[in-house]
Amino acid sequence: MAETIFALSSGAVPSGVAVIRVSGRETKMVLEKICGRVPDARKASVTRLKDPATGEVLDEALVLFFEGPRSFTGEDVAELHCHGGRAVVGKVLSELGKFENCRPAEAGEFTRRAFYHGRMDLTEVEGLADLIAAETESQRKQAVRQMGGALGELYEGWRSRLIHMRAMIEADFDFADEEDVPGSVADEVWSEAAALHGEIAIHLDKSKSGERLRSGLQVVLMGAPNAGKSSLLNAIAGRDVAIVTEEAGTTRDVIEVHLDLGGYPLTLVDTAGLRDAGGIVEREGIRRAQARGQEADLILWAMELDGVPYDDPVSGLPEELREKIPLWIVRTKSDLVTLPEQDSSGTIKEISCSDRNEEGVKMLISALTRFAEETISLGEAPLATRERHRHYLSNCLTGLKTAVHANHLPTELRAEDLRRAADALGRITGRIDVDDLLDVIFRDFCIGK
Ligand SMILES: Nc1nc2c(ncn2[C@@H]2O[C@H](COP(=O)(O)OP(=O)(O)O)[C@@H](O)[C@H]2O)c(=O)[nH]1
Ligand SMILES: [Mg+2]
Repeated sequence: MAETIFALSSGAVPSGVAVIRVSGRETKMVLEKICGRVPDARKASVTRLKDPATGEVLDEALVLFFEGPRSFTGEDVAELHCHGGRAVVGKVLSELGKFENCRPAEAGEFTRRAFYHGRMDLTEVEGLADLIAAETESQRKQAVRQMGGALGELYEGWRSRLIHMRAMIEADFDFADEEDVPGSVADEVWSEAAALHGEIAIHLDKSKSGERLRSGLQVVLMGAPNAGKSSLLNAIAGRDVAIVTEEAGTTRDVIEVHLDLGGYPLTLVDTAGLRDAGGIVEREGIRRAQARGQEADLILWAMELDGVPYDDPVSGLPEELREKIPLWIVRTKSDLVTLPEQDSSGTIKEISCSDRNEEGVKMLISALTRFAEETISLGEAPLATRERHRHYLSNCLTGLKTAVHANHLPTELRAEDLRRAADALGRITGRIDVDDLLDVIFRDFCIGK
């Protein structure tokens, strides 16, 4: 980290204001040269930025200086709030690049330095990335909570309990021969370990919900050709996204719309109608439809109200999707017939609607909103939000379980399993050798962050 880095940290120019961030050892020198002085730390000052070689004024800017380690990265940091013109920003960046040991930052490099200097743990880093990517209220709430350290604290709390348990076991082991040590503490430790196993298992159980909230629920429209799927997608999205014609087999590609339903993110996916016939392109469309169905959190099975016989309403739905994925039957084209409402067949929810009838579409939207609320609502406790978290949580559980159940094994081996369990948690927060993980985590970041 010998080099000082700089980048435009605010959005695309032109904009009213553009924030250029500088971090590293040369920050003070850069400020002296370009602003004439180092402003008081943490105080905003309006300053003329000048070309150090010619004295030419580049811009009038609001400058902030944060002395390390009390800064975002933990190093000396400056923020130059310039006018957001393309030429202004281009000129200031090119002047910064002329200083020795200064270079443009790579994507995520400021945050990476913050992590290296212990300003953030890895879950906080991920929370920050999620916050920047958040599109809906519930995603924002979850990200803010994680960025604030709630998830990291939970894991570090569990980890220190494990470390403590191991210390107790080892002390017990070391002094086993000495007479003045009271009876074995081991039994107590193992029952504590079993209790912790239960807590972590419950947390892991809920982790799917955190991940779905982060990435959005996947709801896939499926059904026979011409059932009215694309019309329904358009009606729900409120715009013409998919082509609608009376020709069977119009939709071949998978078409997605991202919806914000009462603050919950939901991706609605339109697919090719399922049938045996069709040319190469349509068959590929059908293959993709089925693949998306496999990953769905909910399938909306579209069928004409007046259509298919009722004994098997979802005839055409591949066997492997039945019962595995929650499914609602959406009876379409309700404007064409007025059949009495059919009884819903118990577990399957049934909704009638038509793209020509606002009421039906509204009903479907509110049912989807409730579904989203129930599936991914934020509780009090922080949730795991990534596959990475789930992976190490289950490693941790394996270690704990082995330790608790292996009462036929020597204590040293059981203590070793406790260590493995603690290390797995340490890898989530980044306390334990994570060099191999960093590239993956920081890959999602943009430049200037
Ligand atoms: N009357 C009526 N026609 C509809 C309705 N929904 C779709 N259609 C018609 O049914 C045909 C097929 O619709 P489309 O949305 O392309 O079906 P998809 O193949 O399932 O995507 C088109 O001619 C639409 O105009 C509806 O609610 N009422
Ligand atoms: Mg279609």
